[in-house]
Order: sequence, then structure tokens, then C-alpha cells
Amino acid sequence: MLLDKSNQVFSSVSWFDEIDSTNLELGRQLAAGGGDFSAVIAGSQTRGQGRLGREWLSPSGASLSLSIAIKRKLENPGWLSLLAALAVQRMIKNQKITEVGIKWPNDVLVQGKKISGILAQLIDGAVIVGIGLNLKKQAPELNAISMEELGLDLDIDTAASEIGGLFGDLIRNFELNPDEVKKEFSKACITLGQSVRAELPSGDQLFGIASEVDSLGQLVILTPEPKHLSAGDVWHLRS
Ligand code: BT5
Repeated sequence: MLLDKSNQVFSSVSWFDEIDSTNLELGRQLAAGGGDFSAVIAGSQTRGQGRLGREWLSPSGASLSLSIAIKRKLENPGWLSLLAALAVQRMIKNQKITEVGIKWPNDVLVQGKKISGILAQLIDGAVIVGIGLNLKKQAPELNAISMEELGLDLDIDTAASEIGGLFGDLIRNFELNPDEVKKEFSKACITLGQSVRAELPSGDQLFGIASEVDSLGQLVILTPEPKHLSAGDVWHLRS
């Protein structure tokens, strides 16, 4: 595997054919002194992590698993996972796939199926942003789609460097002009304007209209009074 492209985007890159989880590995590297915008890339994971203790499947040869360390201090770190989702959405849109949107907070969907998921974790003051992207067809029981099924043949290094480059640009733009980036996110976020059911990590439920994403990256749900949701799962309801 040549890592020419990734090496130009990240401050350092560690590549593994197989690892437990790129987020876990980057956490270990940060504990040993890893730098800002360092990355771990893997061809497969044996313990790929989703949110809330769920599993992310990343079988060999079928997906990109990429984790990026953000050590610089940001005003609104809660936006990082949204910016990562936006980077993936932009990358896919650049390939002339139009029907690609973000389901708050972390799913990138094409034709209503999940092509990418993001897991951001705060570890020792750094944020580890983990990005999984399906390159090839996944297990049929998942509501998943892949780049290959969209007619796009993308190798792991190209996908990692494109997403990393766009993510870095978005972080810089967000610091300079957050309103512009929020506007782009709002356009890409298919949750906004929808009638939703939200399930909080506590198990409580909320019903209402998803109206906006606030400055902390939280989803505002009008129930009808505004409730700000920082974590949880959202289902779009159709009337
Ligand atoms: C996520 O969680 O979508 C976050 C996924 C983050 C994965 C990356 S890979 C690099 C880094 N290292 C890690 O260990 N993790 C990160 P969540 O929203 O909880 O969604 C998990 C759910 O998505 C599962 O319960 C399945 O239903 C579904 N799922 C699992 N694997 C999938 C896949 N490959 N494609 C589509 N859906 C999948």
C-alpha cells in the first residue's frame, strides 16, 4: 500500500492491514505523545466501534477505517463529528453523486442507506474522530451501501486523503467563518425540517420537528418548545 497521498494530508500516518479499532489505536498513540492531525488507517477492524457501545463492521478489503486526532483547542469541539460527516458528504458529492445527505449526528446516507458513520471520542483532552466508509458491498442484513455499488472504485489511501483534506479545510473554515460552514451543513443535513422521534442515551424519547443545529452541534427539536439534543438516535417520521 502506497501512502503518498495520505502522507501529504496528515501530520503522521500509521497504516495497519488489520487492527482492533483505529480509534483505540490512535488513543494508544496519543498516550505515547502523538500529534495534532495524526492519523491511523486500517484495512479492517476486529473491534470496530459504533456509538453507544454498538459495533461497526469493517471487513477486510471492504471499507476504510480512518481515525484522526484533533489536539488543537477549538471553540466548539462538539462540531467536529459533524464536520467529519460533512467532509465525507462533500467527497461523495464531488464524485457526482447527488443523493447524499447527513442524518444527524453522524450517518452519511446515500439513497437512504448508510455509507459512512462517524465516532468522535474525547480522550485525554484530544478528540479522536473515527470515520468508517464502505468501499465495497457490506453484509446484506445492514441497511448499507458502498462506493462500489455507486459505480465508484476508490482505494483506501485516496479515500483517506480526500476525506482528511476536506476535513482539515472544514475545520479551518469553521474557525474563520462558522456561519458559512453551518449553512453548508444545514443544507446537507436531511434531518432538519423533519418530524422526528429522538431516543436519548437515558432511554427517554422526544417527538418534534428538528429545526436547526446549534452552536454546540446539538440538534434543536421543537416539541414544541426547543430541546437541545447532544447525543442519541434520531428517526425521521413520515406523516
Ligand atoms: C457509527 O455508529 O456509525 C459510528 C461508526 C464509526 C466507525 C469508525 S471506523 C474508524 C473508527 N474506529 C472505530 O472503531 N470506529 C470508527 P452508530 O451510529 O452507533 O451506528 C452503528 C450501527 O450501524 C450498527 O449498529 C449497525 O446497525 C450499523 N452498521 C455497522 N456496520 C456498518 C457498515 N459497515 N455500514 C453501514 N451500517 C453499519
